[in-house]
Amino acid sequence: MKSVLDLLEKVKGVIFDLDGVLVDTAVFHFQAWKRLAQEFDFDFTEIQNEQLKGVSRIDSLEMILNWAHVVASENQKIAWAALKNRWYLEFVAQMKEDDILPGSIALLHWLKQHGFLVALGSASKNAPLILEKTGMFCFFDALVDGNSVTLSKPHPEVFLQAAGQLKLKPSECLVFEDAQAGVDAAVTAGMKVIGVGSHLKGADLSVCSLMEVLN
Ligand code: B16
Ligand code: MG
Repeated sequence: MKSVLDLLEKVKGVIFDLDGVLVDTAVFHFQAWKRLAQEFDFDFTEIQNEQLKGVSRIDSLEMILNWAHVVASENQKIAWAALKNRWYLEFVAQMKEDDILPGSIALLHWLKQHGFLVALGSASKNAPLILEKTGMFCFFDALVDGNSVTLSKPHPEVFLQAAGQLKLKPSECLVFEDAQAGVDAAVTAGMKVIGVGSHLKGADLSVCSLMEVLN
């Protein structure tokens, strides 16, 4: 059976998604969205939160408003997205190295020691702050996040930009992703992809966590 190391042998660069791959911030997003949904009497569920993984902040809000059958002006949407982010950042402010998902640091060290280029490919506008707070910033040769992309996953823009910054062809990159939209984006970009956390359609391989990669 194909292993992660077999896939790594064929590439020069590795692109990591952030939320759900390197850190578990999904629970913070959930709590902040749930609090916002209460503003318009909507009971936002964990199952709905699953569908927001890898989806940009504003697209996530659109989906929640749709589920809640709420019609809002553009100004109201901007204000709600900012409010949700303020509450989300209260959780992020408490983050430290302990909040890194198991196996992340060992894998990042191993990749750098073995000469791989490493990039971030995340939908989050808060990615630089989270990398700083958790001490992971130093591992990255390139950073592409919600501040530089205009099209949400499953569009491949985020991963194509990351490959471009690393000066690699898409076929020379391997992506680690926890969301179906992200796996679809990597496949469309022409990259190899490893699904993290659950079995994702289209992934070359799936692992339960990054701990499995070097074991
Ligand atoms: P922010 P990823 C994504 O991160 C999250 O999975 C998604 O739930 C969130 O809405 C999105 O970032 C935007 O985050 O509000 O911080 O800009 O999985 O692409 O690393
Ligand atoms: Mg993710």
